[in-house]
Amino acid sequence: MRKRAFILWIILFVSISSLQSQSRERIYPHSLEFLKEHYTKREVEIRMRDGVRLHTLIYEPVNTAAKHPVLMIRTCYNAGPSGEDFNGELQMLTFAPYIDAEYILVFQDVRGKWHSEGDFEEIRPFKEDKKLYKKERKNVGQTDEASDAYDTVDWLVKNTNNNGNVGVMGISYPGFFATMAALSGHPAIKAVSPQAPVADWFHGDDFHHNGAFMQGEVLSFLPFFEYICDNKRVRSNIDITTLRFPELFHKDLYGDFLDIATYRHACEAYGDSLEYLRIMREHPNWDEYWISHTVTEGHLHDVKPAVMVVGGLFDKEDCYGAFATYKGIREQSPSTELYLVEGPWQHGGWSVAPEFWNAYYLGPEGMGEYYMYNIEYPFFSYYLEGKGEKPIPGARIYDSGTHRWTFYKDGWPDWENVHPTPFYLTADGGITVSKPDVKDARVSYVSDPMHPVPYRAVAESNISPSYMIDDQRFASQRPDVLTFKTDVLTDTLQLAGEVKVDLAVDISTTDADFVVKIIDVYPDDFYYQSILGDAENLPDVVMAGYQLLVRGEIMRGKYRESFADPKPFEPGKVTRVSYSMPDVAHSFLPGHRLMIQIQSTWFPLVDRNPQTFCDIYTCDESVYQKSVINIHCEYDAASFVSLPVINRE
Ligand code: PG9
Repeated sequence: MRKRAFILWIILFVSISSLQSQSRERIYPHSLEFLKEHYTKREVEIRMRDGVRLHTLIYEPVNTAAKHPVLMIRTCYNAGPSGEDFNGELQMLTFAPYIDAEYILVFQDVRGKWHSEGDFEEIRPFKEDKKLYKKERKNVGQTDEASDAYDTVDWLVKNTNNNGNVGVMGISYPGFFATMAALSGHPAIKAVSPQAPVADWFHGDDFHHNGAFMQGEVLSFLPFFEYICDNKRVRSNIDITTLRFPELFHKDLYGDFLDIATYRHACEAYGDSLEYLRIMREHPNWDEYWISHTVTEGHLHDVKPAVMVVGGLFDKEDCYGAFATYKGIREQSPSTELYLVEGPWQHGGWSVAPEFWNAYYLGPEGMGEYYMYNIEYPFFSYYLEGKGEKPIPGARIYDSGTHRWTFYKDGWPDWENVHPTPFYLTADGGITVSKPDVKDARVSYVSDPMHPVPYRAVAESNISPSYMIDDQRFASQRPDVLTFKTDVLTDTLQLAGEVKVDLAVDISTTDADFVVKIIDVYPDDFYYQSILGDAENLPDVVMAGYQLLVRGEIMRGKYRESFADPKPFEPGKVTRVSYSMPDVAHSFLPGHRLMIQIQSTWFPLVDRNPQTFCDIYTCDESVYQKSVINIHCEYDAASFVSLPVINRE
């Protein structure tokens, strides 16, 4: 039963998880009756240049007197229902402005998924061979997601009642397909919005963060992703709701993954039915496979359409990908009209974002309506309808501490005003901006992979998006978590940009992971009424002393010198471990404190490091061992976090 619930959860999770405590009318402004009165639906199999046909649903306004813009989403998660049924998401706030403006809306199963023909390849590599784009040389060379987008748009422009302007958008994996559409070179594509786009599954998106395997998400999701979405199974009419996943999950995720124990055991349990488990086992380090399957590795050049990258500051899946895609285009395609939007959102949650997410306050400027009608729709309406003022290229970034937007006209990060500032850790649990002038000072903990630090304080059956904003007091109390904090701040500490960790460590074994968390400690007397008055629907939570996770990130220690060439630690030898975390935009207000936590397990979000230098993808549990971790806080071996401080005087 759990498996069936799990599948439904995955397929419907955005609408269900975002609907909690929100009125239905707010989230579903258009009724199905309205849609069917104003739109017709077509199902077509569009032939690509190599003959493969892609299943495409086309929703067109009944008003044929005008020519309409096209907005397309290419997806691996099902283009939508066959027959007369309409996509349920068309009723949502997510599409409301486009329905009201009579856009042609197109949803397509990508190659190899659901009802499209062909074979699927994960993050199909972009082929630089320009022969792909010379239509007169049909069936030349191979195809990729860019050429499939080109061929689809070419057909749409010739076979729908359009105004010649096509937009493409997508969230998460569809965000990657949107990025590929931006590289297609088709002249009708005028505006593209990759949202939480997958960019790099080894350094920061979905599967790995800094080389550490994000098992909780992947081992739960991959069976659905490979089994359910695959066209061979779907086209053979397998009843996807009865598809059985191996009986790996019986308890809460923490207990289940302790039982699964190792990657090797997971592979044995899943068998070789999951291709990507084999791929990760065969490519444990950063190699040619990952390079060729990473969007930002040199392909983001000559981007002709306007691009608006959208990301969530609290996105548990592709927070990295949004920043990386934006920075890659900014660097590799400087002439592109490029926009970045980063808001206080979970993965893909922006268009329906509520006023409060658990204890976290987004406020009116963080909500779905604000985003849709002040940010996303104005972008597409300018480029596809020629309506409104031209948006100003740059970065519109929400500060998750002040709950207000800031516009960076020169892009992100705002190098003119950002000052990377080291915040040093002191052995007495403090944080200072001056290097500790002491010798032989360190703080220690014992990291035990048999009793790993939980990533949340609750028992649950899926990796929750809420861990990104959870109260960290549960971790502060553990002996295997180090906690450092500033005095109560008297001035605002505004951070906006890249965070870099630089630790001096020595460990008693030959490998270990390092998790660093940046935390905003609320005042002991904080309560929402103090800033919001008696607003309606205040969350019934105690925010006093709340330790809000602003950013957390892991580094697999053996990659400290090179992701391609892992190195063991020499037990007892002071070693530097430096790495980047996804960018932040957060002001620590007066009365708050900055807190930094360090630990070596983050379970079951991340797989456990055996803490012995080995191939984690093939080892067995006998090699797991405790490790004594020393974090040095002395003049000659200082540990610090470089924070992007904005000085605006
Ligand atoms: N980026 C998400 C994901 C893809 C593949 C595996 C796990 C997560 C997503 O597209 O939802």
